[in-house]
Amino acid sequence: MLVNRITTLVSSQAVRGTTLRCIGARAAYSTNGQDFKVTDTEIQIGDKNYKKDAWTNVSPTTLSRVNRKLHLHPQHPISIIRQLIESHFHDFKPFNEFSPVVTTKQNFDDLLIAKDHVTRNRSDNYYINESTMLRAHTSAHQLQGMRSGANKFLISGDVFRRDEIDASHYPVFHQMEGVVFFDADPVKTAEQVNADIASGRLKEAENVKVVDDTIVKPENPMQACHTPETLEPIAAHLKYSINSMLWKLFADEQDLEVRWIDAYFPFTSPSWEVEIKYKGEWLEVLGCGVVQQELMNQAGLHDKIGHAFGLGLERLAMVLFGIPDIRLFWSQDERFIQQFTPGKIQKFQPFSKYPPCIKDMSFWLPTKSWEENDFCELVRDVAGDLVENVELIDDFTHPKSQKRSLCYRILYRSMDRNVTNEEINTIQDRVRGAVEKQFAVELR
Ligand code: FA5
Ligand code: MG
Repeated sequence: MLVNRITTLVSSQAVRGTTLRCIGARAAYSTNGQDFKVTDTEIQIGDKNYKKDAWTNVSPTTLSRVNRKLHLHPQHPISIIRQLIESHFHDFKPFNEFSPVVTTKQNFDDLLIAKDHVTRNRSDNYYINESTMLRAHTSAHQLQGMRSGANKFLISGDVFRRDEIDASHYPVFHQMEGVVFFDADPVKTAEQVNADIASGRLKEAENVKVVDDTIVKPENPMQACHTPETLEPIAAHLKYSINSMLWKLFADEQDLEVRWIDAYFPFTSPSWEVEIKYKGEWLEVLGCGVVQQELMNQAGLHDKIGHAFGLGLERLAMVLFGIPDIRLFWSQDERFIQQFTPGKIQKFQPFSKYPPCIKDMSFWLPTKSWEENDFCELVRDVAGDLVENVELIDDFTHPKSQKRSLCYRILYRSMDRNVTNEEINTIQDRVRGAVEKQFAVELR
């Protein structure tokens, strides 16, 4: 999470005016989300009430997606892939019902994420209030899992981030966390690891080529409390676990390229990410690493050593089912869901799209600073499921006045009908009004 977000922040500042950012919002899947109510002072989710405060930034659009539980709908590709992975890791205890409403302690502090770390920014997260949020990753439940008594477990669920949005990013997506720990005695760990590997779960598939030239080095270090003898078997188990899962999942795929790269997470060291080549580009599908001993100690597991991974289920499902756009997972169009059968991997057959309606809007900013995620969120709130893309097409600073002007292109499209220009004009007017009011911009 952290590495990506920092890169995103840096790159959007570095190339302002040339980056294309997209947002998309589509109707959710037909099961209803959990009931919620928003008043001036409180947010009610299910039977719980939360006091609003200066941190509150969760919108009704996002709340309406809480607990849709696509990962539990048997015919949905997210659920199909979850079950395939769970059956691969058959001796792991699955947790699928942890609430997505978590404390900031669970999401950040428990995972050793510093108080002032950028990953806590309001513009990246959905806060219910200062101490409560929609989880930004399933790692928020690592401690809970560790304290459950299971030494191998999986946690699946929906996670929420104010993120850039394009074909592979969406503000609500699904992750599966895996955690394993063994006795920290190197001989015993090696024995357990070898037994797991010998159990036959590891079957290399020739069609899936895995390149891993990562080595443990000062930039991605071993923890001071570990030794090469304790680290080696746990890292090997982690890599075997992930590779064997990929070999199994993608056994019928024609030639797939996979690579391991170094990464950074405050809660693991060393850390890695895995990418799959998809449509000619490297697509990041998971983050993982050796769990920080301090975290294991918090769970009372002083004499254990563990590894953890966080899989992006949409990303894996996109490759496995050939789904070209992450927004399709939320489609209510029967032509999407009817293509899938519980327990089966079937390639998605694209269906025709309705024509788009494109509108541009330009405005002068009151100051130089600008949070694009907040703008995208507002557009999504006003225009809802009709917005497919938001793209910054011009960023201009007047040479004399030094005033900054932005131009955004919004692409509207319905998944299930033709939209009229009049209808979209009305929506665009509402978007303009809301943007003017919320950000004090001067419309052009
Ligand atoms: C994390 O969320 C870490 N919690 C993963 C982890 C777990 C590391 C355990 C170490 C130990 P990251 O932000 O990279 O890491 O997200 C993990 C995966 O979620 C990504 O590799 C990607 O597959 C998926 N993902 C991230 N952001 C999005 C998004 N906006 N839309 C869809 N998938 C996403
Ligand atoms: Mg990442």
